[in-house]
Amino acid sequence: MMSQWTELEKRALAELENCRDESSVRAWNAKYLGKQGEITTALKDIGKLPKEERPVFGQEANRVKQALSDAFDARLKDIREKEIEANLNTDAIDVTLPGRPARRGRLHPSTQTLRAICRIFNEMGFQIYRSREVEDDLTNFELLNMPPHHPARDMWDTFHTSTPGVLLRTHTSPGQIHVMRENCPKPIRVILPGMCYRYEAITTRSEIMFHQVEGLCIGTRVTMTDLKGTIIAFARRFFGANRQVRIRSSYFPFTEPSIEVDMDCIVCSGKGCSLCKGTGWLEIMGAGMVHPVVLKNGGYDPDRFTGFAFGMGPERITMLLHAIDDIRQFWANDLRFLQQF
Ligand code: FA5
Repeated sequence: MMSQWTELEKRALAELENCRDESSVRAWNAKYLGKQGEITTALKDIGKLPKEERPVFGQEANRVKQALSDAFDARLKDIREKEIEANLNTDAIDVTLPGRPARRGRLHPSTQTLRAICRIFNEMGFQIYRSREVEDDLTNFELLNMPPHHPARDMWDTFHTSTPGVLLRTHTSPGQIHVMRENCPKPIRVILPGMCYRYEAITTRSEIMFHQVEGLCIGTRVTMTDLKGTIIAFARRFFGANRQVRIRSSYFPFTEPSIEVDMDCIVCSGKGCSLCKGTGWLEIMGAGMVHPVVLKNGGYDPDRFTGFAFGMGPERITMLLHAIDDIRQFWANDLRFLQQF
């Protein structure tokens, strides 16, 4: 009986030696050690043996079973290691290759400009106030001294919603009314950054959506000199210490007097170039002293309070700063453009 087991062991081990991959090793395992394998089958014969031979038969069967099982584990491990090694040799990884850099995002140029503007005005004591983009006709026009049919409304055509009188704001100025009504009769010093919408032809300088930053300062002794000083301080902080500022008279229904502010051209310093169209000056904002009607609509007594307001366009300012020649680039989502800032 010993020889039957020894013979089986020898045969099985020799066969295992010839198994070259995992699937043949597993087939071998099924053949010998599986439920219907040779060892299991041979063990069934134990009952046919004389009683005294059974223990030896059993012991020998277990020894061979264990030996084959150990050999199976060792062979499988060996084959797997060889496979890994072969893979490493054929699919070698070149650890000296440079890695793929993680692409870093960046802030949109308008966001960068908005943040820079906010920072400068914050340092001058202006708080930031956010006002709604969906407005009513009353606040966007009427309370700003533009009753229905006022000719100035023609400058600010907008998108109307299906609800009569509800529209997308054409400028950040309606925010003035909200701030005044919330704070009256306290003095005010705020800026209101945000998106505005206009129904107008898109050109290289005009978009149908664009940011504005409104400024509003109200107190009992606020004068035009304060407006001028604030604008000059801002222009020099934002564009450079030697900037010259020029003030022209203008017209807005909600300010009196109204002005427009130009800065000497950042490219030619006033000599005249293509950016400033030969004038030497670049327009940076509209401004003025808050109209008494607007003060009253905000709750302030125009006999006691005065104020100044201004409104600038960060996209146009960013265009000046980086000599960008087409405003449509801002919302075109072209990474080749955006990655330059
Ligand atoms: C106004 O909107 C006034 N509310 C500004 C103001 C506020 C005056 C407070 C007085 C007191 P205006 O329409 O000029 O004014 O627009 C102001 C700025 O918004 C412009 O100088 C420009 O920089 C920007 N802007 C206007 N229209 C567009 C447009 N279509 N695309 C991009 N920027 C624009």
